[in-house]
Amino acid sequence: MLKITNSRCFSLAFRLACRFNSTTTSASGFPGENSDLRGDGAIRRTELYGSTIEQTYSGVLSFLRRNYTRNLKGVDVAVTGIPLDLATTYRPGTRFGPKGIREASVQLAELKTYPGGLDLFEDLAVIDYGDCWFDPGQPKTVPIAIENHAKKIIDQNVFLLSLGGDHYMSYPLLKAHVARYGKPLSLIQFDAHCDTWPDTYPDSLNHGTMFYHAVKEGLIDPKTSIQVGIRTYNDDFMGVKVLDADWVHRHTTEELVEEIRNRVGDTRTYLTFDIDCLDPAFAPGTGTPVCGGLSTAQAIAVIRQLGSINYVGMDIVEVSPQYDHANITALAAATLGHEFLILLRNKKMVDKSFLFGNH
Ligand SMILES: [Mn+2]
Repeated sequence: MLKITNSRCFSLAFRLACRFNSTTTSASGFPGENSDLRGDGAIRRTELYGSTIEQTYSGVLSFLRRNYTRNLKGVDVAVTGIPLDLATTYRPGTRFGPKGIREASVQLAELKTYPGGLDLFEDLAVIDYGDCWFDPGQPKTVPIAIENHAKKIIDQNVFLLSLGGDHYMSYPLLKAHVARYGKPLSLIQFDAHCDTWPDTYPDSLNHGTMFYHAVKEGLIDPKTSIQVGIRTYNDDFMGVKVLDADWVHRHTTEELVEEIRNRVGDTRTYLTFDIDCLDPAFAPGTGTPVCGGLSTAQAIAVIRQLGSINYVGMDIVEVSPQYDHANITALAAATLGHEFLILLRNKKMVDKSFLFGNH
């Protein structure tokens, strides 16, 4: 591992140099030329920790170039895709979300974290577990397929970060987390939509009603849950605290962070980030965009200050790459996922409050 680390540091200096001197980009100038650890680290790396020299524009994709594996031994965090768009009410396409986020994520794996300068993957064992398999032709089988997929990971005491996929997926994911951590959980939801609209049918595949069912079934406690960025109407938010987009725009990041912290306290919390919380200017690649939302910079600033929350799971949903421009929505989602991982790394290495990992 030491050898990889050294060569990677050298490689970074080399790549930075290349940006200013194109004559040094020949293969003969590349450090570790005879190593078989250059490229496709997602499927070739044998260590859980550390990184591999990659061409950022090429190779096997995995989230942040982490090992693409279903082996959970020694793993802190598993990232999985839920390629679902059966529950969308407007434009479909989120089945391509996990693939789009993976593709956008790889450039974030190239450098140390900003602004902290951390070597994230020297400290946190993250894998890409691949996607949840289900048969889209048999919609009734999909929720239990997602729930069981998540349980396989969570039951090994591995933290799960799920990439969507339409927002309905949070419902079976909440069920899986409740099965392990007990109910109710608190919910921090970044979204343009509350998704607590009333629904007569408990089995509906609907990405606008799953938190109605989650509250009704006691999966989440509305008294310790909060929604941020909402800008669509509902007669009844079911007791969940709502800080709408207008509130966010009129207050500081620090005030928003304080409201969220006060609401959830130290309760076990599931964080769900619907990318349509961002304004369509920053996240056009989504199925049901609503004007007037947060900027990517606002969202990053908030997430960075939410490290003290007692997280049990997270998801990032509703990325629909075919409506995207220049991958900006997928890059926003990948960046938020990366920021979440930095929070978890700090919990493990600094706060010593990361209780996951089957070491
Ligand atoms: Mn939404």
